[in-house]
Amino acid sequence: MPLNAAFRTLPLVAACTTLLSSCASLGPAEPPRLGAARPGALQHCEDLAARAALPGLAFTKVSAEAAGEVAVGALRVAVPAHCLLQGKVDERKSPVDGATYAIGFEMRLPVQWNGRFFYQANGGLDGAVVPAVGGIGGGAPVTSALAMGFAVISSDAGHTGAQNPRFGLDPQARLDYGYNAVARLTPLGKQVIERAYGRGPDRAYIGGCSNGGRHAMVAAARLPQAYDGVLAGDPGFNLPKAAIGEMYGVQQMAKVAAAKTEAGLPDVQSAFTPAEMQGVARQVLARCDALDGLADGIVSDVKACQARFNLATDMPTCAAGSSARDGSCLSAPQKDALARLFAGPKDSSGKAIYSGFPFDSGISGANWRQWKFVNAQTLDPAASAFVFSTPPLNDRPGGLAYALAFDLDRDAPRIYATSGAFTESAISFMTPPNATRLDTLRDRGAKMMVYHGTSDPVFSSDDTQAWYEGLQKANAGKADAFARYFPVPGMNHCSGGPATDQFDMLSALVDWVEQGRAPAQVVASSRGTGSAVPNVEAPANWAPNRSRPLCPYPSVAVYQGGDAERAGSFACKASSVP
Ligand SMILES: [Ca+2]
Repeated sequence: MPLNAAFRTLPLVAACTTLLSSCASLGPAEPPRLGAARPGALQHCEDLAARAALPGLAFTKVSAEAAGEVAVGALRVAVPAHCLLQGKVDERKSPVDGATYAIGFEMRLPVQWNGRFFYQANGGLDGAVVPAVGGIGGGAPVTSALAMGFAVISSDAGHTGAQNPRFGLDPQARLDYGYNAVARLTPLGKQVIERAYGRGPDRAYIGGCSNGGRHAMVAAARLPQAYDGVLAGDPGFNLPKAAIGEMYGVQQMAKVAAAKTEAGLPDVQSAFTPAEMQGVARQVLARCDALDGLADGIVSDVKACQARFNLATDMPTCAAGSSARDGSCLSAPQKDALARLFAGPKDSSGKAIYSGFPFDSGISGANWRQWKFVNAQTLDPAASAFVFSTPPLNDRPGGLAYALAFDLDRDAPRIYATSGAFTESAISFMTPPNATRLDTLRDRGAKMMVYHGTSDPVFSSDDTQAWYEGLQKANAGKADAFARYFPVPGMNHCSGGPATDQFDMLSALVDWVEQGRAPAQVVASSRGTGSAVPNVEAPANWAPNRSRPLCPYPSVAVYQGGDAERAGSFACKASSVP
C-alpha cells in the first residue's frame, strides 16, 4: 500500500479501535454497486462433456434442446433454446449403508444468455433433480429464470429418492443435503458456464422456497462471496426445530381428536374440522382486517393483529355437549389445544424449541391442513428420525406413532447432538451459521430478498421476522440497505391461501443488485378464475387479478382510497396501530 493511502485510512482505523463493535457492525457507509451483467451467446454445447471435464464431474447427458416446453410436476413451462447438461459429482459408495451416492445435477444453458447464473434451490428433503427451469417463487410465476436468460443449475442435493429420508443414515449425505451440495456445485456450475459461453457469469443468484429458501439463506451465510443476489422464500432455515414444532402440533391435536385411526391412535384430522378452522379465520378477520384501513379479506398488519386477536375471548366457546363442529364455536379443550399449537413447541420447563405462529386469515387453507394434519405425521417424523436426530432414531415405529411418542425433553436435544461418524449436528449442517451476521455479503454489495406467507403452517413467518429483527440489530438498524423481508399476507407454505401469491421478486432483486434500485414494494396478484393456474382459495368476491403491494417489513400495505382491487390504492407505511 502506498504511504499516502496508508495515511488516508489511518483515522478510520483509529476510530474503529475506539469503537470496535460499532465499526464491525456498520461496515462501509455505502457498499459498492455491482455492475450489470452483459448478455452473451452460447458457444458450445454437444462438446461440453469434453470441454468441461472437471475433477469429480461426470456428465450423463449433453444435448441441444429446441425452444418448447418442459414438464415440471403438473405444469408445462415454456423454455427458450438451450443446452441441457445432466450429470453427477463425487460419486461414492457409503461405508455406512453400502448405497451409492453422488450429487446429481442438471444445467440448462440458454443460447441467448443474460450473463447471469441462477442456482435453483429445491424443496422438501430434495432427492430429485427438478428440471432446471429456474422457478422464481410464488403461486404460478409468469416467467422463469431460464426464460429470462439465466444459466440455471438444479440438484438433488446429494441423494436420490424424492422425499425419501433414508439418506440420513449416511453422514456425508446429511452434509450434502445441509450445505455441501450447494457449496460443491456453485464453483463447478460457474466453470461449466465459462466453458460454454467463453466467460464466466457476471452475476450469480440463488433462489428457492421452503427448504430451497433454507438453501438460499445457508448460502448467504456460508458462501457470501459466491452470490450477488439471494432470494429466500418461506425459508425453513430452522428446519430441524420446525419439524419438532410439527410433531408438537400433532400431540396437541391428539388431545382433542374425536376419532381414532384403524391402528387405534388418535385421528388428528378429527381434532378440527375445515369449518372450524374457517370459523377461527373469520374471527381473525373480524378483529384485524380493517387495521390496515380496509376490510378486504387481507390482514396486512399481521403483527398488530397478534395483540388484537384473542382466541380465548374472540372465538365463541361451544356449550358443553355441543357437537355442531360447524365453525360457530370451539370447545374449551379445542381452544387450549389450538392456542398451544400456535404458541409453538416448548419443553417441560417452558423453554421454546421453535417459534410460535401468527393467527392470520389463511389458516383455513388446504395447504395449512396438509402440513398440520398430514405431513406432520408423515414427512416430519421421517425427517426427524433419519436426518435430524443424532444418532438416528430409525428403529422406532414411524409416522403418527413416532410423532406422538416424540419427547420434547429427551428427544429434541438430539438435533444438537453429534455421535461417532455423525460429526456435525443437524443444527450445524442445516441452519445458517451466524444467520444475522452477513457482513461479507453486505460489504460486497450483494443483496437479499426474503418473503414468507404469514399463514405458512410449517415454517413460521414469526421466525423469519425474528431473524430480520436480529439482522437489523446487527446492522445498527440499517439492514434494509442490503436485505429486505416481505411478508405475504394470507399465503400458506410458498403459495395458496386467500392471498395475492403471484409475484416476481427475482427481477426486483436483479434491479437492486445491478441498478441500485432498492425494492420499495413488490406488486403481487391474485390468481382468481381465468388465471393460467387458478388458486381455488382466491375468494370469489375478489377481482380475479386483484393486486397488492407486498411491503418490506415492518411497513404494511395501508389503503389510501380508490379502487380496492388495485395495488395503486395502497401504500407501504409504518403500522398505525398503537
Ligand atoms: Ca385488510
